Order: sequence, then C-alpha cells, then structure tokens
Amino acid sequence: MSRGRFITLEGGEGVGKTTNLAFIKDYLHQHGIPVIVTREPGGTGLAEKIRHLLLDKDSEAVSEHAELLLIFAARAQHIKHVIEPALARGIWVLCDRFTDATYAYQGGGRSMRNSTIEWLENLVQGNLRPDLTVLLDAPVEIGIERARARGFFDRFEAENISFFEHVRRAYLLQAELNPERIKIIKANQPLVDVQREIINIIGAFLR
Ligand code: T5A
Repeated sequence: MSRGRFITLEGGEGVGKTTNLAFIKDYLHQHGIPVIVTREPGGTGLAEKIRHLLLDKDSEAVSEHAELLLIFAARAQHIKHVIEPALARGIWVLCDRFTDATYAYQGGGRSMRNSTIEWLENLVQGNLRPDLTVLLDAPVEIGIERARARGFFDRFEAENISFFEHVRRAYLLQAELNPERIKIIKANQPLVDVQREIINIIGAFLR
C-alpha cells in the first residue's frame, strides 16, 4: 500500500481555509481517494485542549516562548496520533494550517527567529513536511472583516492590523522559499473562482 499524501491549507484570518477544506475533501472523495480532515492547533483530545488555551483571549498574557512551545506540543500529539498513522495506512491528510502558520504567526507576527522554529520543526516532525500547501492570500482587511463578521474574536483575531501584515508577509516569504510545494491563490476573488483554481492545483497534483 502506498503512503497517503499530506496537504495543508494556509493563510491569514478569514481567508476561507475552512470553507475550501470541505471543498477539497469532496473533490478527493469524488476521485476515490480516502482522506481525513483535521486542523492545527488541534486534531487530538489533548491538542484541542491546547488550542483552547492558545485561543482564549481572557487568559493571562502569554509569553512568545510559551505560545511557540504550546503550538509544537499540540503538533507533536497530532502527528503521533493522527497524521502519521493515517499516512501510514494510505489515507490522505488534509490539514487546516500546519507549520507554515508557525513561521507566519510566531515568526512574522511575534518576531521569533526562524532558526528557533526550524529547530523545533526538525525535533517534532523529523522528516514530515506537507506534500502540497495551498496558500489563500488576501489583503489583511478583507480576511479580518470576514472573520470578525462572526462577532467573536479569539486571542489572535484581537491583534492589530500591523501584526497581520507581518503574518501575511511571512506567508508570502514561505511561498517564495518553497515554490514547488506552496501554491498561492488570491482569496479576495469570488469563491467560485477560488475553487476553480483549487481544482487546477489539486488536479495537477493528482496527475
Ligand atoms: N496559529 C495556528 C498560530 O499562531 N500558529 C500556528 O502554528 C497555528 C497552526 C487558529 C489560530 O491559531 C493561530 C492562527 C489562528 O489565529 P483558526 O480557527 O485555524 O485559528 O484560523 P482562523 O483564520 O481564525 O479561521 P477562520 O475560520 O477565521 O478563517 P478561515 O477558515 O480561513 O475562513 P472561513 O472558511 O471560515 O471563511 C470565513 C468567512 O468568509 C467567507 C466564508 O463563507 C465565511 O463566512 N468566505 C468568502 N466570502 C467571499 N468570498 C470568498 N472567496 C470567501 N471565502 C470564504
């Protein structure tokens, strides 16, 4: 049995990751591919508890190091109990955010060194890297407006515009450094056009 493939969806707040993850899952199912959908931070019982701690905007001020280590602690659980077992059984894994988000939010947004993130990435992930990443990119104001339309802000969504500009820039830099793996789609176009581009990218990947 061949190993499953690992696909991640990335982008700033409200760019449409969750919406399009469901679309990609349906597309893969139509092609007879077994797939699970998961997310970060989260994906296991313990990792979801860590997610809750990370997103809680009423908690005490969270130090940058605590935030980074919590994210990688959740990731370690997720890889061991969900991602690796699925891939080993030939099941594809579709994940809402992964380590590119750490380079974007903790690296870009919080100004943590990329070398520190890379060290933790190697420690926690070994050789595991996504096979394909779709980066949904939109001007910061558009994504924030969509996310805030829900009327509820988590600890990250309460950050200022300049934080999200740094996040966006760091995501685009990740794409520049990994052009084979990371495919950018403009997320400020109508959903039907975003999904047409997704089909082109996933279709090419399947071939
Ligand atoms: N985090 C995470 C880190 O700091 N470091 C890390 O390493 C990781 C993994 C997690 C938070 O954790 C942080 C980053 C995050 O702040 P989250 O819930 O995963 O939070 O991320 P959010 O971005 O907050 O998720 P959202 O649900 O807000 O955004 P989505 O999933 O990108 O957007 P979605 O699909 O819910 O769409 C938002 C709205 O826009 C509409 C949808 O219908 C929906 O109403 N929409 C469109 N409208 C018009 N045109 C389009 N093209 C549209 N696409 C979607």
